[in-house]
Amino acid sequence: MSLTSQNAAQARPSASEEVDLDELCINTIRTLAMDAVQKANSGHPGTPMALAPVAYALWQQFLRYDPKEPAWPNRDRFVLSNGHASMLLYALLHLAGVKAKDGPAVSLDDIKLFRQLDSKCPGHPEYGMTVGVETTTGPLGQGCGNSVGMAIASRWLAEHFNRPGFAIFDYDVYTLCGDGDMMEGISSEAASLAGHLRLGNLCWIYDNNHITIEGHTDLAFGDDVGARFRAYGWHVEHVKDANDIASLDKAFAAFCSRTDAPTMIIVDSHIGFGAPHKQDTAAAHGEPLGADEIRLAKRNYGWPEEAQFLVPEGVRKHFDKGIGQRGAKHRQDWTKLMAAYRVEHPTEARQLDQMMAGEVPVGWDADLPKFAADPKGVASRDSSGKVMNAFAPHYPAFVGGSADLAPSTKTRLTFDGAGDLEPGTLGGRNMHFGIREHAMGAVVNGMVLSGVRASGSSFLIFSDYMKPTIRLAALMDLPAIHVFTHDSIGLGEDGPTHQSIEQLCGLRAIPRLVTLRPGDANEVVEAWRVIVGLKHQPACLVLSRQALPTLDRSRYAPAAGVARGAYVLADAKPGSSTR
Ligand SMILES: Cc1ncc(C[n+]2csc(CCOP(=O)(O)OP(=O)(O)O)c2C)c(N)n1
Ligand SMILES: [Mg+2]
Repeated sequence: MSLTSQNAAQARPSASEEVDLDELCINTIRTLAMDAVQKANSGHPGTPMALAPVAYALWQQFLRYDPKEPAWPNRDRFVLSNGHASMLLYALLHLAGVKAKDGPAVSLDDIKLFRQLDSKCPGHPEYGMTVGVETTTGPLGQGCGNSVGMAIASRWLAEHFNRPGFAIFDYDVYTLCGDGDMMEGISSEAASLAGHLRLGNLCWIYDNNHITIEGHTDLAFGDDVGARFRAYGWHVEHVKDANDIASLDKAFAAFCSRTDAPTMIIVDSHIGFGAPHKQDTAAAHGEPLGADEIRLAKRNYGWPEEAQFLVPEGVRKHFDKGIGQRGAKHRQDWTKLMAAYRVEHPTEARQLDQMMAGEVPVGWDADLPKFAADPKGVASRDSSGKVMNAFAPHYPAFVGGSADLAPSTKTRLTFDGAGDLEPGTLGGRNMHFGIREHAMGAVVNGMVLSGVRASGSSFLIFSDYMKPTIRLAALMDLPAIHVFTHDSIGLGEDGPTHQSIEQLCGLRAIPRLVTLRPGDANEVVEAWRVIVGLKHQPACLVLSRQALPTLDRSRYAPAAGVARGAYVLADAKPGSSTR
């Protein structure tokens, strides 16, 4: 389909027209994406081309983000759930001048190395690889789930650290997502939870372009997304043209004015906007446009047709005048506020520093139990519950949680003041994920990305529902925690549907994931000691429903051997070999 005449008119500035800096910036994003995909000879040009004005309006006018301090704790978060549109994010990071320790987060040379081995611009955004990437995205729906965790964390941190006159935490979370994200079940689970928790600090922007890889969405998707989200308790805005900056501004302003519900902004867009033969087609989704089509698209934008990786004079400066200066002011005001907070609330400030550094308070393990030898013993889920309730009071950043199975997984924190994380009391220490395991994994990841040491729990068999989120935690080096109980035939009479067989092997096969299955109550203590101490790895603690004998440690090796992964409990007597 060719460019509509109306769009074409918008895209071509007349000679007499004053240079429109907004449009120049937007077209710079578009052309960088087109050129990078073409040079790499693979990638996804169409969505960055379509969403450039949306991302530009958000970053330039609304996002409270200081490119010079991209890790500032109260920054608004921007999540690209449709991670295939990664060039959109890399172009923004470059043009906004986001800084890493040793130079720009993304230089023009980095963009030229898009999709190459060890590039700062990998095919899909990778947390830890590129400064400014808030979470790893690519498996569709995950970013949506993470963003709910980030928004919960914003409210949780506010409840714990804000004091009268000190709004230390009030950040918002923006997520760009597409048809794929809307079709994946995880985003429905996450949206339902966000609506229930009335997360007024969460905004999803849905790229309603009617195109996925196989063609028009009519092939497989007929949802009324707006109606769906209204039913989840969200506020819904509709922008009918992705190029209409004024309408986008209005929609973002409507989000900013609401505190009682998350906002979904549906944006109608044209994938491959401006490419005469590829706009509105699946061909614009995931392959280079080709040199001829790029030339024609550039012509439509009023762009020098032969120029590549062009950042025209004034573009970086314009970003600096917008997000740069606005973001710096927000961050400087916050830094001043934080300095006064340190004087008025030194204990809380110290605790906050510790949390943000991912450190565990000294003395967290002061009350860990010791279990006496007992042939009858105790189920490891029960000893684990005791251990959690022994350390959690000394570890304020730790949040327990379950997908509606806390009475079975024994993960409920019962000490005074632990409280529930519920609508209206988002600072509670017991998170109720509901029966939404997939979202639970993604929400835990989002919370951990925000400094909260969140954990989830379910039966081991249902770890299958969460596998993508666990492996993403491992890819991101996140110390997320999951407690999985009912690990064996001792689970009872539920039958084969609840019987885990290959789940343990599956978890153990995930690189960097720590999977511990303690054999008695004192090993449970030691397993928790290992897990709490992890800073860059996720962990699964696998536990029994049935009692396990508590071993006599005066006869056997100390349970502290768990920290080595395996240890000799008791050596065979010399000469006792059966061989
Ligand atoms: C869980 C998952 N399944 C499949 C894919 C492969 N995939 C990548 S993009 C895409 C189509 C996405 O369509 P849409 O979200 O509408 O993106 P658009 O083409 O509009 O940018 C698919 C199926 C994936 N990345 N993640
Ligand atoms: Mg689409």
